[in-house]
Amino acid sequence: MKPDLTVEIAGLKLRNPTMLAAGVLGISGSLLRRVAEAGAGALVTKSIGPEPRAGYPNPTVADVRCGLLNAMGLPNPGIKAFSRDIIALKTLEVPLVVSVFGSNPQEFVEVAREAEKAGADALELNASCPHVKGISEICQHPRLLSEIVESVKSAVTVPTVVKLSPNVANIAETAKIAEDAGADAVTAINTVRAMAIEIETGRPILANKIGGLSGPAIKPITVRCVYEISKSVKIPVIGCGGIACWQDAIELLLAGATAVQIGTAIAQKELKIFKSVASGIQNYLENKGYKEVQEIVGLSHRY
Ligand code: RRO
Repeated sequence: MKPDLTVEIAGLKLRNPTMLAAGVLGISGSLLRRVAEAGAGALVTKSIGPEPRAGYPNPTVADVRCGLLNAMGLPNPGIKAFSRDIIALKTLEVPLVVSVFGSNPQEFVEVAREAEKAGADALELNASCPHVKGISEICQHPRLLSEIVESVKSAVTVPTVVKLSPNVANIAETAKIAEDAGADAVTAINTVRAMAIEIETGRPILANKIGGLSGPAIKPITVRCVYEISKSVKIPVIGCGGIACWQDAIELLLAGATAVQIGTAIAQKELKIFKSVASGIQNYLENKGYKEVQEIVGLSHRY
């Protein structure tokens, strides 16, 4: 019999450990449905706030060879309009995680409540967008992070995941703060603060100047963060950042992740990446004689 690919995160059952990362294709119901049909184990939406928001002017994305630099500026239709998409996705066979942001704890609660009411299976609190004022600082302020997580947890019953920033001195401490405040899981990591400059003119390439780096360049940072976090907390860790093939996914599982999110790699490898990562994980488990994914989660900690 083939090894079992299912994993469980805070009560959510995933048919395999791959998830769509926030911000990538998660802005409309029809795109999310296509990602589910392509084999993802769970879906995370674009971050949704209390009101519609246009985001930054272009250019918002730059290809920097080792990955992508983005500063979209949280463009989203607002929770009222997006609730219609959530309702339309109720028939999905995979868990739908709604990414939520607000400029203060009350706004996080407001959006979280609406998302739950519309049918979200879980929430992922965006406490880590690297360049939007009010969000980029949350992980640097333990009391604010605690207040956001505690307020949302007391307002909803669905599992609540906190997406962490790598742009802090000690991400394991930040994860512990989220856990102590009631988070059911953490996602590590959001993008890394970064910048690119056009050398003919000397002009910063992104309209916002500073952006967030994703893609292969940041995968070793993700591995280190997942490793450090999973040493310090008991809740599940979801690895995110630079995962582009099944070997990357295995590395994250060994570091301590229970599941992995895929984003930037979709641009190059398209939606077939979900099935290829899932089947690569299954073959690896089979070749090594394991029966299920959980057997390899955090295995590298024994060294
Ligand atoms: O919208 C964005 O510019 C953005 C967000 Br919300 C985020 O969490 N991470 C990122 O790299 N970009």
